[in-house]
Amino acid sequence: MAEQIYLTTGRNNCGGCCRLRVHVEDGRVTRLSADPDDPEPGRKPCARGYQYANTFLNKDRLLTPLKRTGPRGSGQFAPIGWGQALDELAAQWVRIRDAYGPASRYVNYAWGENGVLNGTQLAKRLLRLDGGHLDYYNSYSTACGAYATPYVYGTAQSGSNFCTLTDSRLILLWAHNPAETVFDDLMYWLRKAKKAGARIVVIDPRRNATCRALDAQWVPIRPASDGAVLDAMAYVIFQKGLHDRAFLDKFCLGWREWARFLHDEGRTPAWAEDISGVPAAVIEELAVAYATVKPAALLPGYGGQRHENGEQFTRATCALACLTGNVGVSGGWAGGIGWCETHPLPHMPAVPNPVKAEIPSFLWADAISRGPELTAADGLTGADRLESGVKLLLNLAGNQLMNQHGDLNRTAAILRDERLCEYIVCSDLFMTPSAKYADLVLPGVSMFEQDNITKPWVQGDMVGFSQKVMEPLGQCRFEYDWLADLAGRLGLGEAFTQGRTADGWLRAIYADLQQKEPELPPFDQFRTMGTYRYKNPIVRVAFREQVELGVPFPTPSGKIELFSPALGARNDPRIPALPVYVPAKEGRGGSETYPLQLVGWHTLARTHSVHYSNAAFRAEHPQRLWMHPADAAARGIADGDMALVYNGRGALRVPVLVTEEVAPGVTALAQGAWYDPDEQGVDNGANINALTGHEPTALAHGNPQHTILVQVKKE
Ligand SMILES: Nc1nc2c(c(=O)[nH]1)N[C@H]1C(S)=C(S)[C@@H](COP(=O)(O)OP(=O)(O)OC[C@H]3O[C@@H](n4cnc5c(=O)[nH]c(N)nc54)[C@H](O)[C@@H]3O)O[C@H]1N2
Ligand SMILES: Nc1nc2c(c(=O)[nH]1)N[C@H]1C(S)=C(S)[C@@H](COP(=O)(O)OP(=O)(O)OC[C@H]3O[C@@H](n4cnc5c(=O)[nH]c(N)nc54)[C@H](O)[C@@H]3O)O[C@H]1N2
Ligand SMILES: [Mo]
Repeated sequence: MAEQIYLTTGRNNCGGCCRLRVHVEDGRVTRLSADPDDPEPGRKPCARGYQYANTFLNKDRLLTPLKRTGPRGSGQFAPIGWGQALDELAAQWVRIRDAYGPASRYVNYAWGENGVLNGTQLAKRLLRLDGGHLDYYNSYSTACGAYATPYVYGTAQSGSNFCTLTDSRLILLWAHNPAETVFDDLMYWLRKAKKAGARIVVIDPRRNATCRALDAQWVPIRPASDGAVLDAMAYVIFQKGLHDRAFLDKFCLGWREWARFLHDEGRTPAWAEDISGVPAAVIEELAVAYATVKPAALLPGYGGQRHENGEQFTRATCALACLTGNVGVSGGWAGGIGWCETHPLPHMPAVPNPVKAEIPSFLWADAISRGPELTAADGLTGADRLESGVKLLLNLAGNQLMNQHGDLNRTAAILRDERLCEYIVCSDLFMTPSAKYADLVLPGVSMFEQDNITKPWVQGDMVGFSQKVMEPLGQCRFEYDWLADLAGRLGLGEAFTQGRTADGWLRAIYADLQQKEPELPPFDQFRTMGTYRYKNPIVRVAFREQVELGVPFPTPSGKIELFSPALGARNDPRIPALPVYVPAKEGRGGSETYPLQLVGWHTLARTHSVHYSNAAFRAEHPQRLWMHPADAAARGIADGDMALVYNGRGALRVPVLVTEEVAPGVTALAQGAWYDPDEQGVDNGANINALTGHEPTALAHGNPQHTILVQVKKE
């Protein structure tokens, strides 16, 4: 049979949504290629994109439902049919609902399927039709940033479109690495900005791939110490009278208190050098440049806020932008989390949840182990107490259970206790470390076996489609289809499906989007286009209306709250009223036993844990611990040596890359490798979450998974 070529987009959670051509012969995918007529120059597939077929259609795919036969976590399973699987799931679902109440049921944060139809949202829909479920707020991505930004601006929509960066003359990429993490088409615009003459500086503990790709200046910094450098930059700017006095007077609450604090506390470059390792002269030069080269964008990634003091980092990035009058200006950047809504995004209509209780997404394991003890102090909202811990846990297209969550050894102990969570269901393509902890494993379908509507990650003038090009492998099923069967067993079939198949829902969701965006082509045409780019791009500059037209900021005071009365009233030294540096407990110097900082990052080689199962690709991008030559020499470690990395929570084994591209005293390890502990509990997979903690941050109750201390020794 002749080759057929389909256009499609990826639908993992990498921020790419890349446009790919799928070559199919005899119903089999033979290869993937880039589209020569790509209307999305900023969304070309990266190395991961080209691996989708090798990864998702490989021999390790789960092909039948599996039922646990050994102790939980043992990895012992037996295949069962779908009928039996769904009968058992329905029986557990009803039993747990009736014994412990609807709020004992939880669907975990999981983003393996970043399309409008995904197991997580669909399972919540069914639970809500059946009395509800405990829900979560916040994310593992942006917990501190998204929670703290509104304390400053009244909204998390503090981002401008990336195309505005071509107006910038100076760009400080702060804990940002889009050459690996994508962030829609950000690299495309950074390259243009560079060409247009912008100076680009990368502030990161590692000389990251973006720094290399843009041939930018690297400022090595110790993890979780950014606030100190930002304080000192503000100190210098005030000291030299370079602050935008008119902007501060007109728009900002509490700037004088901030200036006074920095002065009285002596937050000088020398003080910050001691904490961060960034030389005072470098801080001073950066401060002067940022205050005088206009417009300038201090662009934070999410890496700086996935820390114990991530809320303060977030607030400081906003404060510096205000100090220099870079807010509301094209080519400036307001800081904070930087969300930027333009075109409406397609979505499945939501069903209200009869259960009002919500936990921070990072606290699901605690909701299992000590649910009824959780209070508002833990971030529980919508209820004073939970009547029960989580007893039914659904983890669909995610690897959160035993790979992406903090402190995996503790998490394993919680999950192994079958009296705590009584029934765990995973749907995945592979027997992941998480699936091993399920009672029922259901085989899902990949992006090649199911249609879905996809969308930009943070921003974009496009909507995409992930096209079915082949029949599902084995007995694999899309979550919608088995949830519809389950709904039938619960007497909720009609309510759940409203008479629609998955295809019917895609058409309905698209029709709804067409109401808002009449230029969209008919569905059947759109389905084959891979991506549709809107004809008239919307260019948004955050807070332009506030700055140019005097529209009040959506804060309690109507001003930008550099000083936050609401935070002041909490009286918590970890999250004071001013946006200033607060040391992390597990920051540098926090322990004599574990003197090295360890920072994670999101590697080009994976989307979280996705692609780890692709052995050939993994061999091209081996997992390595980055270590500075001075730290390696002090431990007798040479490049390529196997090392044991450990702290009080766990240990892992990984070869060392000795490199000057990481700050002294800091080690770095890409997150997302598959957890693979040996008999002694030492992780041979080198998953950083064998070492991370489970204690949430002060305000957002978020995941501080980049703040870790360790010791390293040669194996
Ligand atoms: N230490 C540390 N931990 C972290 C982070 C960190 O920076 N450091 N980052 C955090 C962040 S930002 C996030 S968003 C989370 C991510 O947490 P998750 O979303 O749980 O992580 P993924 O590895 O993307 O999990 C996706 C899973 O879905 C499966 N999958 C892929 N496609 C399909 C499909 O089509 N159908 C089905 N059924 N399954 C599919 C994959 O095999 C994989 O197991 O991790 C967090 N964890
Ligand atoms: N290839 C790939 N791309 C992805 C993902 C993926 O798994 N793989 N995941 C996607 C998802 S869900 C998310 S949420 C985003 C995550 O996006 P980010 O959170 O921005 O990504 P990270 O790699 O965690 O951090 C970005 C950079 O910050 C640095 N960094 C870490 N701590 C500090 C610090 O204390 N100070 C400073 N100055 N720098 C620091 C890291 O070394 C890294 O180079 O990426 C998305 N894109
Ligand atoms: Mo994320």
